[in-house]
Amino acid sequence: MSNGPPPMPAPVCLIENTDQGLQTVESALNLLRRIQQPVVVVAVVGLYRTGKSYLMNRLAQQQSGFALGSTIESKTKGIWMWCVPHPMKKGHTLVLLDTEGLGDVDKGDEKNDAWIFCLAVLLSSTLVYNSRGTIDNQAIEKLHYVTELTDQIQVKSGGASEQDDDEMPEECEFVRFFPSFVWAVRDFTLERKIDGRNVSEDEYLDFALQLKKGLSPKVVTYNLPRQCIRNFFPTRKCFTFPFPTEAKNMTRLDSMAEADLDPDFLKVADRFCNYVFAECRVKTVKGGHTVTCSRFSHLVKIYVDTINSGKVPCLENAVVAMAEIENQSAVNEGFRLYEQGMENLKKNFPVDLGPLSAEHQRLSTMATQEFLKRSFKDTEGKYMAQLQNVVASSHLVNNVSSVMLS
Ligand SMILES: Nc1nc2c(ncn2[C@@H]2O[C@H](COP(=O)(O)OP(=O)(O)OP(=O)(O)O)[C@@H](O)[C@H]2O)c(=O)[nH]1
Ligand SMILES: [Mg+2]
Repeated sequence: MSNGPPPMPAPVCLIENTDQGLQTVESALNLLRRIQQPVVVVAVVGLYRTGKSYLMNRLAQQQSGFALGSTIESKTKGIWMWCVPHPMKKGHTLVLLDTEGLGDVDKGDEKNDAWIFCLAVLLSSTLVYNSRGTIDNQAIEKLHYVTELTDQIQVKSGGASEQDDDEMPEECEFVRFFPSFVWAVRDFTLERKIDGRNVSEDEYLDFALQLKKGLSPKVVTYNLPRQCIRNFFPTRKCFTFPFPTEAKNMTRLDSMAEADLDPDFLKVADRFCNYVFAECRVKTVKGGHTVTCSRFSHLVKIYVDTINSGKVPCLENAVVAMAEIENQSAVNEGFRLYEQGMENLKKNFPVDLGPLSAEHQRLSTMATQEFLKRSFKDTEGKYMAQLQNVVASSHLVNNVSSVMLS
């Protein structure tokens, strides 16, 4: 089994948005199941037609890949995925998730939009929110999906109501498993000045997220999305991109040479990519477990199936379910190695019990090592015991058949 990512020349659809709701795409999950590398998952979300897919292609360091739309109609549907070797972290896979644009009035499905946003939060280790123009009140209001996250995601299987008093409030718990947040402001043409002073992109974002004093309904409404962004995403970063090129060239961006793009745009785009490559963390889940491509495939399926069944995705349950699937695969993989080794020995049957026993020892150690590489959260040793049992039964059968043949 190859541990490196298979060549993935183009993005694939990971989650389809169908009339029956969101559906995982089995062939895309199969691609992931084969890879055991840890993943850094970057998802982009934002209003439709704002250059999200183009930005993701830049992260893939490819001129084209995720399809861009050159008309006013929204282009990307559902969630698309592109796995590329991580450009800076050796042995890691960079998983890029491009999502369907939010807020398309023709589509008119707010509920679906909210789930797409929620899945991007649940699946990514870095969430890029993409918008055009400035970070004004309107831009922040369009990010109202953050205010719904507490209803859409549960941290513990018992839910908030069953929480002990001395435990952390649900909101603080959320934060520990949420992605870091990057706001990409596109077509930004203003000077970044506050009270006459030049400010950095991050200061600009912080300024836009400042809360107003007071408790009037107007102030509360103003503060709510800001409060949610600040609480859920304590690690925040902002990049303000100028126009990439002249308006007349905008629809053929993906075929333009780098040299023909605005150098100021390229500078920001490079800074953005370098930040993502150097700073964005490996995806982990509750309990601090690292997510590999294969574990990620389980997460995708668990979350989408939960949403389809009308339930609220729960971080804790997802980790338990993910561990069960992954541990079963670890048992199968360990046993497969054992059996493979034994098949070679069986070619020489009958053999003496001494060499048979020695080979059994060697192969079962190898099977255990393989199991341990992949398994996690097998606290009661249930899956380890399962592996030992299947190996022991196989050994017994081999003993008997060797004796009978002799
Ligand atoms: N003005 C402007 N246009 C851009 C920028 N980046 C890409 N575009 C162009 O905008 C159009 C839409 O780009 P996409 O990357 O497909 O936008 P999207 O947000 O993925 O669109 P949906 O998938 O429909 O939500 C294409 O014609 C791009 O060439 C940008 O920074 N500024
Ligand atoms: Mg798109």
